[in-house]
Amino acid sequence: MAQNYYQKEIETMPVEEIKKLQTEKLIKQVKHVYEDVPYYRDLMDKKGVKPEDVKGIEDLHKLPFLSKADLRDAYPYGLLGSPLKDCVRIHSTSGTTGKRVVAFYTQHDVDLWDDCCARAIVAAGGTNEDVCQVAYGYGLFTGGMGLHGGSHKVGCLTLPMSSGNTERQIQFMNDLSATIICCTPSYAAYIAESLKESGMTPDRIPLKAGIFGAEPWTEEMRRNIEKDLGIKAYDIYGLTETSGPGVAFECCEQTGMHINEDHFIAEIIDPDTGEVLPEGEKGELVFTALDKEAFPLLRYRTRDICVLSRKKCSCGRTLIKMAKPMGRTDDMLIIRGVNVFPSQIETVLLNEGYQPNYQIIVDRVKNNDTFDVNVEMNPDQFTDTVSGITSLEKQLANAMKLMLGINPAVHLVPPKSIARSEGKAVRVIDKRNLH
Ligand code: DLL
Repeated sequence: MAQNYYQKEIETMPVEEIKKLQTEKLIKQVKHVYEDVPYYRDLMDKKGVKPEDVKGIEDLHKLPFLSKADLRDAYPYGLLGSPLKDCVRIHSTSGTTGKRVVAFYTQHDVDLWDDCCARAIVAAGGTNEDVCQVAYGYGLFTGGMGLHGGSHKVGCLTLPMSSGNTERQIQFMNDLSATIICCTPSYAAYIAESLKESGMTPDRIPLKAGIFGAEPWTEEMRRNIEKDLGIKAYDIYGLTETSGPGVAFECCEQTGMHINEDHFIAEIIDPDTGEVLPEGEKGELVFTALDKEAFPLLRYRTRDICVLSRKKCSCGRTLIKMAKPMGRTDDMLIIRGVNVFPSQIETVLLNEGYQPNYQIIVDRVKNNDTFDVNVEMNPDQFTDTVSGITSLEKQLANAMKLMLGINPAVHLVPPKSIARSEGKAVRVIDKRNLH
């Protein structure tokens, strides 16, 4: 199969040259961060590292890590690397309180991010003859705007659909002959199901490829989506902190995602000791962004568990590959594409006058995530009428929706009915088997 690259010279660059490029960029970036980001300068000072100690990528391990806790401490402007007047955009992770991360972009940052997404679209076979339906959410979430920017760069006719309104998605897909769709894998599966229900067969669906990410998905799910939509389904990875989607993307080999190493250095560390692990070992994925101006994170701990591999790829790209993330080191759940922390639910319960006795049950039914929260009612509510309880459940569900951005089904259960644990409380029952 003929290989298509968006930036061939970079994507197929000999590994030694990529490393040389990374070294040059790292030295510059460390200097920029030390001079312009006092928060990180303090971390470096505490560790006794000066910019001149970093002479190349072999010295990366000397730099301190950054974690989500740092991002929260520094919220909103503490990690800004450019004057605000040079920033043109912000995006943010889901969740409305507590765990929010706000990322800033200069025009240059947006350009490079769009390039990363364009590489993913071209690797999926995209050209300027394609019609690209972007059905990731637009707005603060990075999915919509990221793939939208990439699609423009490739010259595809871009359909900025955002997520939701499945009927309209299907109508536009057919009427305008969309050939590429970008959305979460669970939304792709939902669209596939709706198409099936409407009597469409894969041969009548105009799509040829899909670019799916933002949440874990299995090989089995990939095969089903491919079969039902008659497409090839490509994985794409990224996080708000590193710009968004496009940190890594899949090629036709479908055996892991190539990391855009000219913009990001990936490391795998032991999450307990912080020690850097050799290639091929499983651990926490850490990224250093080499070009980002406005939000220039060095050694950012993603909390994603992963493995890297430099095995030769048949697509001709020399960029290192990351496996599908195999889990997380924290308790973050991704439900319908939205990041959910159990602690957010706990905060709502306490705010609303409940005890933090609850259990979250997540499942996937017909490719759609279900999200139930069982909460023990207070003893005085136990005697309430059924309609009274239903309205309390609704009230609690609304408060959770405000906090999380998605709607759980809340069930009030009798006091003391949720098993007390003698060790760590089992707050989450995830039946989806995603890893
Ligand atoms: O999910 C960015 C994105 C948008 C990626 C569209 C791909 C497509 P956040 O909301 O900050 O950003 O969530 C980042 O999502 O740390 C992973 O745990 C998870 N994640 C992202 N992509 C994948 C993937 C966007 N392909 C968090 N497979 C990350 C598994 C993924 N997990």
